[in-house]
This record gives sequence, structure tokens and C-alpha cells, in this order.
Amino acid sequence: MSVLLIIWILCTTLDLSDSTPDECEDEIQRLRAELKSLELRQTKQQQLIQRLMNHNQMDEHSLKAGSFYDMGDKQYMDCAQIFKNGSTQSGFYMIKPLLNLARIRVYCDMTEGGGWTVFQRRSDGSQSFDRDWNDYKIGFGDMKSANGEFWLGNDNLHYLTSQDDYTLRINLEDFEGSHRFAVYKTFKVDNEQNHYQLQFGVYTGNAGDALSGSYHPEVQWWASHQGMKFSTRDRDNDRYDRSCAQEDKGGWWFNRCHSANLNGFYHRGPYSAVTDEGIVWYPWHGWWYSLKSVQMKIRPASFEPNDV
Ligand SMILES: [Ca+2]
Repeated sequence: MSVLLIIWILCTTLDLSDSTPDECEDEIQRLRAELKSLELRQTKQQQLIQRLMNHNQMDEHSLKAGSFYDMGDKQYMDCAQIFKNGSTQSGFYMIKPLLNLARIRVYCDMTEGGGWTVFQRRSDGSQSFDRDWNDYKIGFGDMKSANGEFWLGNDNLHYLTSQDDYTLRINLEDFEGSHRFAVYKTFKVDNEQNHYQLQFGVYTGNAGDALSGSYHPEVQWWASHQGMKFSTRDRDNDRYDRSCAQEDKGGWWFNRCHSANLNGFYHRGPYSAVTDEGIVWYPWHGWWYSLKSVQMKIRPASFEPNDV
């Protein structure tokens, strides 16, 4: 603007022998146009820089989230201990629950207050969850990618939940981008001899209490997962005269059969099938909507979160 001002001053106040007022006006117009074009280019460049910065941050974030953090020889019994030790990046770590003979690789979610040991994740349908008893026993899936799908394993889940009083948190997302959660106190998974029987305490959250079926007392006798044994397609421990795991395509603590089926088949949103085999959380989206992503994770009840 200062250049325009100078020209305007020159044109209006000084006697420029070789410039007519029209030429001055033309020059001002030309410079104005040039200035506008420069401003436009600058805006575009700023937008480009911002986009590149965002892209880098996303890359950095997803890279970090998929990172493995080597904590040396020091042993941690869960992700809460790692968090308390000062490691606050989400990613893969080695832990050794007290009953485990060896260390195991786990995904630690250090968001939502931090210290969460994640034992199940669904994100894109890239892994099959329709698997046998042994796969569910030892765990399976992608334990390397930032957003990989996996099951940590029922033995590990038993070891973890035997060593302390754990709170379970389930995060759910649908294909419309909405998020819900369910928290259960005193989450426990029994040992293999007892078919990894499920126990959990009081529910809080906004997804609805699918695990206990308390959303509708009349359905509890067949829809509650409280006290249910784990079933897979090759081990039927459910309370149904056929096999829930076979019909609903995943291992789970089936009753006859379920109001939550988070290891179900990865349909995308509303689906139709012979049975309610999708990734179902009944109180939120009913039996005929399969969720986009799920995360199941635990943290000691005694953990004091930083910022929940
Ligand atoms: Ca059965």
C-alpha cells in the first residue's frame, strides 16, 4: 500500500513533467492489480504451508502411535505402570503381568487419562476374528501398525485382570463419525479351565449397558454377558442350543446369543445377514448395524488419571 500512496502523492502534489494524471491513475490501477495478485499468491502459499504442516503432524502422529518403545530390562505389569514411569506416548511396549512367564507386546493407549492396556481393536476389517479357541487363547492380529486390529489373547487377559482390580473401557465409533463409550468397573476374565468366564461391575457411559443387558430387564436372561464363558467356532460354551460363535462369526462371551458382539464380522454400517453377526452394540445401533471401530482397554481402578 505504501507504494500506491507514494505514487498517489507524486501524482497529486508534484508537478511531474513527463506524467499526465491519466498515466498516474493507470499506474496506480496496475499496481493495485499487481498487489492483489501478490496477496492472492501469498494466501495460497500460506494455505499450502498449513496443509503441509498438518500432513506432517498427522504422519508424525500415526508414526508415533505405531511405534515400539523399548523400555530396557525394567519390568512393567501393565501400561498404567509405564505411564506412571513417565512414558506418555501411545504405542507398543513390552509388559510382564505378574502371572505371565514371559514379557508380552501390548498396545498402550496413553490418551483419555493414559495408562490403558488395549486388548482388542477393530478399525478396518483387515483381520478375521472368526477364529478357533487357540487363536483367541494366545492372541492374534496386527500388533505392529498404529491402527492394527488384534486380540491380545485370553490367557493374557486372565493374567492381567488377576493381578489387580481393573476398569474396562470400550470406545465405539460408527460410520457417521459418532463416538460412544462404556466403562465397567471390576472387569475380570477367569482362566482357561473356567472357559475364560467374564465378570464385570457397575456400568457408566453413553453407549448403553450392552454387557449386562440392563437396558431392558426382560432380555437379560438371554442377552446378558455377565458370567458367560468364552466360546469360539470350535468350542461351544454358550447357552444356546446351536453355536453362537459359529453363527455370529467370532469368539465372545456369548449367552444366547448376545447384545454385544464386538468380535463379529466387519460389515460396514447397516447390514443384512442370516444372523446378527456384525460388530454389534445393541443399545446404541441395534443388531443390524456393524460399527466402524472398537477399542477395548483396561486400567487399574486405583489409577489416577491426569485429564479425563
Ligand atoms: Ca450352544
